[in-house]
Amino acid sequence: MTKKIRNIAIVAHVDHGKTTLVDGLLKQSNTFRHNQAEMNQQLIMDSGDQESERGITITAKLTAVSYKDYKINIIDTPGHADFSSEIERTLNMADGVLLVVDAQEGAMPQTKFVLSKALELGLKPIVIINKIDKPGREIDQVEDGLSDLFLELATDESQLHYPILYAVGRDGKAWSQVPANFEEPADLSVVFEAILEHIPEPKVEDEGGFQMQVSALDYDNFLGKYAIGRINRGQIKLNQPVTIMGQDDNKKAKIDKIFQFQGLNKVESDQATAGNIIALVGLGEAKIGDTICDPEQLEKLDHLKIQPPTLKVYLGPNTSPFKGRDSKFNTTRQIADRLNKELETNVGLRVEPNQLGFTVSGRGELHLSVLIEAMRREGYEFEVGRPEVVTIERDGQELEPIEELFIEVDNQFLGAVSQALGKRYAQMISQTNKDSVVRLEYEISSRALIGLRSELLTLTKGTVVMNSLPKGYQSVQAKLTSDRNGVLIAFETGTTTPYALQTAEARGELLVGPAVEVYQGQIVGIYNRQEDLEINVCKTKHLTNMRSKSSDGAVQLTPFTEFSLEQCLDFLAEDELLEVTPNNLRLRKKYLDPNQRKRQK
Ligand SMILES: Nc1nc2c(ncn2[C@@H]2O[C@H](COP(=O)(O)OP(=O)(O)OP(=O)(O)O)[C@@H](O)[C@H]2O)c(=O)[nH]1
Ligand SMILES: [Mg+2]
Repeated sequence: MTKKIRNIAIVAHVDHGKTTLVDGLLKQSNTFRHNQAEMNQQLIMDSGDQESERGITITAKLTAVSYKDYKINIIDTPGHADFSSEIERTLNMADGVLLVVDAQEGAMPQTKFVLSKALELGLKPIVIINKIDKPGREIDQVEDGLSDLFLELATDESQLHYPILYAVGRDGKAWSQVPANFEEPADLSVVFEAILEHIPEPKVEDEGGFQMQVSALDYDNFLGKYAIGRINRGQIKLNQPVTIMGQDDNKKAKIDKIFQFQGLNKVESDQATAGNIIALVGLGEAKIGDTICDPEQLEKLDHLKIQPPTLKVYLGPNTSPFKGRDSKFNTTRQIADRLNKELETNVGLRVEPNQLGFTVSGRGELHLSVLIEAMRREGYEFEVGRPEVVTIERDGQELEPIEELFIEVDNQFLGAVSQALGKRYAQMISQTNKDSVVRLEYEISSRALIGLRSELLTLTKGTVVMNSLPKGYQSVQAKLTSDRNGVLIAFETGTTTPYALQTAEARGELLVGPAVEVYQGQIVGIYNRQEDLEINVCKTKHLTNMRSKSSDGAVQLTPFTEFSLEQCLDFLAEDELLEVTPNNLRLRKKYLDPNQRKRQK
């Protein structure tokens, strides 16, 4: 039986245009009515609020389009290395990948990572050289680079023959040859045609007991949990009994509803056959990676291979005196439930309870800060500590993760950037110059990467492009010397006054403004010197009988510095915490009482 189904994943380095291309495929496949709102919308698939705000894809998402009489299931994946586990969990639904490569940047670190994953699974690639409208495009060079990469990564000869298309994804145009003029009219037909021609139909078994690996979970208030995957063998019908084969045990269940994908929606159906990507309701116990089987033919599929986390933070119930002021959820129990829920779908994350709260580990700063931000927006309140690397033990030796680091920066900032990396003991691997842009490649410990992004962004006035990729482990290296200044610490609980802040300002950089409530032990500024300083920021001016005219006028304060969540995390020292609430981020000393702080030293 031939199948008019194609299952593809769109993979690429961050920002190379995956989601934009999926938009185009959705719009040009008559999935939406012409007057439908989505027709005018951009990055339709980046539906999460942090996704649209940050302009990046965070979770992999599934959509399906019809082309001719084929159904094409499309998985849009994130390009950022912190979210790589999204690729590891979803690629097994696909039979091929569209590898999107920026016509100027060419193959980048994450291009290599995603291509290696795809080729390992034996998926058929179609290369799309995208953004060929960019004035800095280097199509020939990019093709050469890709061919080297395929030679390095291919697991068999056939993988070296791949079709190449050229696109301006943003305009919904693609060609099979480099067009003389990319302004000429075109559409994405060549992409659809290449998918039908080069991506094989799903390699599945029609006969035999039902078998499907769960690659994704979805939830809604009406039906609860949906277990999503590609049927690997057999068929499924409503009410059919199945067995959920988990990592440790098996559980019995019954299928209550079956859905297929159409555009951005799920459409109910009463049965489905091998090769289709479906969502099943009735499997409340199913987890990602589990195999759903016909109880008569129990055969478990290999569990997903997920790379271990590299970065961890302490996350626990808020212990500040302002606890409970603006949150809905703040107990250890509520935080535990939320983290457990996260673990169901965020497969690259680990959570371990400890004495005070939890150790949460992930793939990088962004992976963790996206979770922290999401919880805060949902009304949670908690505190977090300084991010630290996850070390492992091998042959009795403690090893720490290292990463490949790629930096692109304008020549004028080269000195500053090199110096910052030198301080962090990064080893330079290569440096190439093109016009005024320098591309640098380093090897650096993950530990030394913490806070680097913020630092380089400041040093380069926000222009640096920086990517990193886990490379392995090395024995733990010398401690980095911190060159962070000391902090200004609130001396008492109260409301800040312009008068007191004016005095504080002379000592350093303020992190709070006037008329805000602060507590004793809260960090209110960055001191000009290396040690910490307690300071009164709530003091009001003594009223005297003799009012002097000049000192009565409004105090002129320099605008205070407001740290983003990521900047706060980068800033934290070992003996400090960040209090996170829906409306506030407050840096503080772990020990709020100065006497206790002294005793800890
Ligand atoms: N010049 C040009 N820009 C494009 C083209 N396609 C997409 N872009 C832009 O590239 C940026 C990134 O596009 P996305 O589609 O979000 O990239 P992505 O690969 O999905 O990014 P992540 O999911 O975060 O990895 C956006 O600003 C797009 O407008 C194109 O063909 N030409
Ligand atoms: Mg995207």
